Amino acid sequence: MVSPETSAVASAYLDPGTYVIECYVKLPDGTFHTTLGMIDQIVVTDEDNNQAEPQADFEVTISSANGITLPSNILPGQRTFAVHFQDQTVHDNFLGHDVHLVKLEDNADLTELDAWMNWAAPAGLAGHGPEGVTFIGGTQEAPAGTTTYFSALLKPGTYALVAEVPSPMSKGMLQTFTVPAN
Ligand SMILES: [Cu+2]
Repeated sequence: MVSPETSAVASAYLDPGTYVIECYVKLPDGTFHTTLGMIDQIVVTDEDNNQAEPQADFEVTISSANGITLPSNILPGQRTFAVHFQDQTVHDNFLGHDVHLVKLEDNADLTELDAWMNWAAPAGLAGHGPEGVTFIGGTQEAPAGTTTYFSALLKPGTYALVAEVPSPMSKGMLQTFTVPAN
């Protein structure tokens, strides 16, 4: 997920096949973006694209048992995160866990963020997200045992990694961290 006027880069290995790409954020009135055309089909061929696996600066893991774990020293700059999916499951919102990166301003309320991450709640995933929270990258859910990557420009400040599941805080899937000046 990316906030307005923000762009993001994520990488995943796709086996040849047919995929659906979709956005399931909602308008403030509850209308799913998919009904506005944010859904399309992608066909992945078996032709080699000669892309190397990304080199990660930081290793993140996510699992049902331990939530999101991340290194203690995340430094500023243009950085790539590897996300290792130790397991995968279906949460109460019918989705698996994923990892999103958010920048937190002083007025960010983690309780609001915690509630917003559940699309199944009427106000969940509706609008632009809580005040003071900017979504700047991340990766959608992936199968157990796989790794995906995302990159973001980290400036000094406060951030969180958060999964799009009901009550991520209670599952260890809302982890804040501080990026120092250098
Ligand atoms: Cu959308």
